[in-house]
Amino acid sequence: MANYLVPKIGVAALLCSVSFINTAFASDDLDALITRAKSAAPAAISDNATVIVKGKEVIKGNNGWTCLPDTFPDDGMPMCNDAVWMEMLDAMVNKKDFKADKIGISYMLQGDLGAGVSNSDPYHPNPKKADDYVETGPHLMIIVPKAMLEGLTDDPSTGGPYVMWKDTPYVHIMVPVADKK
Ligand SMILES: [Cu+2]
Repeated sequence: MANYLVPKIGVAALLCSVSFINTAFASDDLDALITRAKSAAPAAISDNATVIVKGKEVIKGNNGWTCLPDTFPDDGMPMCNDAVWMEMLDAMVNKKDFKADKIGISYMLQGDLGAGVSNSDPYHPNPKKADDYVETGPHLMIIVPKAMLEGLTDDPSTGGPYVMWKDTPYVHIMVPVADKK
């Protein structure tokens, strides 16, 4: 998944619609960040997605998906999220409760690019030192109501789908879709 250790800015900030381009970006940088954000999902999704870069909505989409160049500031891990995922991230960053009453899907087709997480603790201060540190290549992330997680392993080493952050409100299923690059 992503490097959640220091959630410096809330995804709440990411969620609010600010429909202008931040002039702090050189346009080349912004183009690169938009390209990176969109690389998280197939074009059929990312072509019409909203893109948020550093808290600013730089492209207003129309298909309900939101792509970000970084899962958290400057971690370089792009993702494209549906509305349920955006809501969950907002809860996670702000340490609020979250309860899924429907499915949520996030695409991370670039994988976590070597910036993994603790598989149990989204707030681990030093994930690379965690006993359950995990890196994942290209994957989908799926939120489901908790009862539906029953029977799924939380062991990433099986190579198949596994449960991340099991004992937190931010639990989700990681679904590897390609080998790690
Ligand atoms: Cu992920």
